[in-house]
Amino acid sequence: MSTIIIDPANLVYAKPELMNDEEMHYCPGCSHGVVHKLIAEVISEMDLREKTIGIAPVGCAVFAYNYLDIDWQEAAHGRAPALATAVKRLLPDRMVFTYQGDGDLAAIGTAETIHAANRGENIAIIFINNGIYGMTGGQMAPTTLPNMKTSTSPDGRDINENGHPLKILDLLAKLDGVCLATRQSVHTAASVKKAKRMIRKAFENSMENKGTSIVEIVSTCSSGWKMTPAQSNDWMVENMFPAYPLGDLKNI
Ligand SMILES: Cc1ncc(C[n+]2csc(CCOP(=O)(O)OP(=O)(O)O)c2C)c(N)n1
Repeated sequence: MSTIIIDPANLVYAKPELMNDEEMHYCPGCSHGVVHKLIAEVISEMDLREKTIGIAPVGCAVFAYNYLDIDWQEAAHGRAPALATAVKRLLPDRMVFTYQGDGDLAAIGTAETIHAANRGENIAIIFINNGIYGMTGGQMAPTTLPNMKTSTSPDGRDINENGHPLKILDLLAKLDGVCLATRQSVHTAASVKKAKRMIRKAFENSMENKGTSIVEIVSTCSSGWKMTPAQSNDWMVENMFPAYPLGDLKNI
């Protein structure tokens, strides 16, 4: 039998050293796993393993602490930016980031998010916007699109009754405490690379105490949206991107 020698230059994928062998619970096509990988890679590349404290949310990513071998704290639903505030103020030399879904960040945690950003807390916020409450069965979120069907809006979101999709990144970008507000995605190789660059920038900002950074990742939820992973990506491009355009809203 011949030995196969892999040239690192030709390596398409390598498991980040900070990701352990725990089997992930995410559904096929879910964006959470890809973003976890990017976070693990960036922390390694910045040599920040011993300096990082992640704040886990309530939502599908509640088990993020099971997959990435870094220090974590678990927050009550929506309270991650408040907990991150305390951690970063007590340990100002650490890189502190929250990882939150749209239900966590833009519904139950709206107040904590806005006030932490307005105070300019030196934290990074990774915001997974899949337009739905994934973990609890696909209920309508503030970010749900008009006419989008969810388990609590089976005829589609009625904007007269339920309001418009909440573009919380646009609100946050206007706050003086915010140094980075960027909207990215992870559905193509090119978008994954860009998202990774912005996660790195957010982590650098936390280390340099520049203020609050928010990296929104427009994401899919095949189970909640009742679509295949491939259909979800197409639906996201056609429907989510016009409502949540990708790019930097603020980067100073
Ligand atoms: C105080 C409180 N209220 C409600 C819940 C129920 N709950 C758990 S996860 C969740 C929604 C999470 O949705 P999101 O933040 O969008 O994350 P996703 O699951 O889509 O990744 C809700 C409402 C809870 N655990 N605690």
